[in-house]
Amino acid sequence: MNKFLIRSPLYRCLILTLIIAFTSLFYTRKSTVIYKNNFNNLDVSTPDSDISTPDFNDPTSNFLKKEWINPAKDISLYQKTSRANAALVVLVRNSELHDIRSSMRQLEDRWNKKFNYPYVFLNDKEFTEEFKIKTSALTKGKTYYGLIPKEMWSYPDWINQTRAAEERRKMHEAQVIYGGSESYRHMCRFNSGFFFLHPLLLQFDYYWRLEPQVQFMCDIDYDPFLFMQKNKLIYGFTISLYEFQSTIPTLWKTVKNFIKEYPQFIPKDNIMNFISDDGGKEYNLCHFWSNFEIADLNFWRNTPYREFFNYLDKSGGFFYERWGDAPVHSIAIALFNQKSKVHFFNDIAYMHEPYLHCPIQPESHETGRCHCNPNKNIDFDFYSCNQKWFEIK
Ligand SMILES: Nc1nc2c(ncn2[C@@H]2O[C@H](COP(=O)(O)OP(=O)(O)O)[C@@H](O)[C@H]2O)c(=O)[nH]1
Ligand SMILES: [Mg+2]
Repeated sequence: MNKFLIRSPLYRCLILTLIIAFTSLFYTRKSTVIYKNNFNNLDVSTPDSDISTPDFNDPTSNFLKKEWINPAKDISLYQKTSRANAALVVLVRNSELHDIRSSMRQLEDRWNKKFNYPYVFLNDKEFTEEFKIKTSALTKGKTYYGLIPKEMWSYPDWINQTRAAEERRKMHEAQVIYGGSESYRHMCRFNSGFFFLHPLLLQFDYYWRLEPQVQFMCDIDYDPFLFMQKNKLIYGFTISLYEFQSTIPTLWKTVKNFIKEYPQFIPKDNIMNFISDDGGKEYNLCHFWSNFEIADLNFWRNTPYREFFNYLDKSGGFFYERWGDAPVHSIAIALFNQKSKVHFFNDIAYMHEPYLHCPIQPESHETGRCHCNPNKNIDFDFYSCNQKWFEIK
């Protein structure tokens, strides 16, 4: 082929089209296989009618058919006369006004306009009038705006701030995600140890954590808070995945020391096998993605978790490393609870970039209840820990 032809726009266009066609064919086939396999194996939405033949060797099918409670099937959760003592909790900056409005709008449209639960907005700076006006305008629920007390968002006296700054510099250089950020560390520590003690939250028993720029892609017609309360659940999640080891080099060592010192807090039938593949020697990095949480505030306020947080905090890892609230919450949930206390909200489609949980059951899509793409559901990807969740006993 002569040089002129290779350089011609027509030739380049042809090559590009071929590459795109080949790639999308490969990608579509791969995801369709996963999608179809799971469709064939799962029939959680209509377990009574038994349309498909479930494969009971498949752990996912077993999990959703046998172990999983489907809240949408409980008609008592649809009534709006009694509500749980609960709120949406939003830690956010003034600069994120439009992104949080987007999250709120979707959550209102998909769910809260039917229930009108209140919102508690928290910030380390005073909220602006504009922020208050433009967020409260989106909901009929009550809105509270709180400043975070200094002691919940600053260095404890045992932290050597020169060392903390040096560790940040090193982590930034090593390109650890948010490794150079001081405010991110305060945020993670606040979400780990303090949000549930904020004066505005003390009046509530359950919360749903909401972040800017997230998406909700299915209608939720029942009350998830009442569901948690009725079933005495502690924690609800949609997405789980693997943590970056470089953010938590000494976290597991510290957790193991805590377990040795406080064996009375650790029940034998806990969920250790979700967070460790060798009975607790090593952390397998699995964690619930805590930007979405529907949970019991009193779990965090009770002694075992308070002792746990204080123990971690004393070791300095929130500042000398970059411990996230997601692994900290998840490890505590797994150490102190049985699996039956934790709920996977399969029916809530949730997107926080770059990951999506989208229910794969045909019912969710055929009824028009959801608009997410089930082929993009993270649950069955290799970086999701949900498969592990479905398999463990
Ligand atoms: N008020 C306040 N909120 C923050 C700050 N840093 C993060 N947040 C909030 O904490 C949550 C997590 O932060 P985000 O930037 O989304 O982190 P990511 O989800 O881990 O990428 C979001 O709700 C943010 O709005 C901060 O310095 N001040
Ligand atoms: Mg976020």
